[in-house]
Amino acid sequence: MKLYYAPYTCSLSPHIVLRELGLPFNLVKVDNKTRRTADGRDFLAINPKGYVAVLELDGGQVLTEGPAIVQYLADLQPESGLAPAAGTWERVRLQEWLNFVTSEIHAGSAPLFNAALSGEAKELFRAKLFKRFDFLQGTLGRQDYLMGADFSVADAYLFTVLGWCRFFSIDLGRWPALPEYVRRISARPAVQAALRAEAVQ
Ligand SMILES: N[C@@H](CCC(=O)N[C@@H](CS)C(=O)NCC(=O)O)C(=O)O
Repeated sequence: MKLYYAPYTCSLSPHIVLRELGLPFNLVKVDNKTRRTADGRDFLAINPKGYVAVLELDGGQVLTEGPAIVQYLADLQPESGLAPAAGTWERVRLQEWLNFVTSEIHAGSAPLFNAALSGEAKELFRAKLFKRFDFLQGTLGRQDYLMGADFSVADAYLFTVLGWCRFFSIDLGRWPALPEYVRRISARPAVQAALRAEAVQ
């Protein structure tokens, strides 16, 4: 398998999951500005949507959209417990979290990267994001992970997007459960390995 990624973007989430599962894979770095891969290919020919993450299977099939990719990976090794079995109530709960992270936190924070937006507009996006953090504080104030006691693919994703707060000067200490959660997940060997690999590639 190949994971097309750009350092510290949302592709870190499937990258963490690949390492948590111990699956063999190659990383292919993508330059999101030039839309070229590090090995000189046109990234738009691989994903016409023009963004990471992309998982390419050994048979050549290409899968995009982070929440779909991490579920596909977790299902390759159901015994890992990174996703409950498909068709169960718990799996729907996981999908509820993945959807919350993708639409409310990931998409909700993306405008803060946009240099063309005014400070005033960004304030509106920040205020909405902070409401979502209030909600997360409630959940993560009473349990270690989104699904309860155990780490799941939804945590790999939330950890990834919470990491962007440092680029927006958002102090997560305002929601005390969140820095604790980030620390807990950063201590995982697979997370450390993914961060190291993205820093050196
Ligand atoms: N809906 C996609 C969004 C992916 C996405 O936003 N990727 C960003 C990095 S976090 C990207 O590659 N952006 C480059 C661009 O849009 O030009 C997903 O959830 O996987």
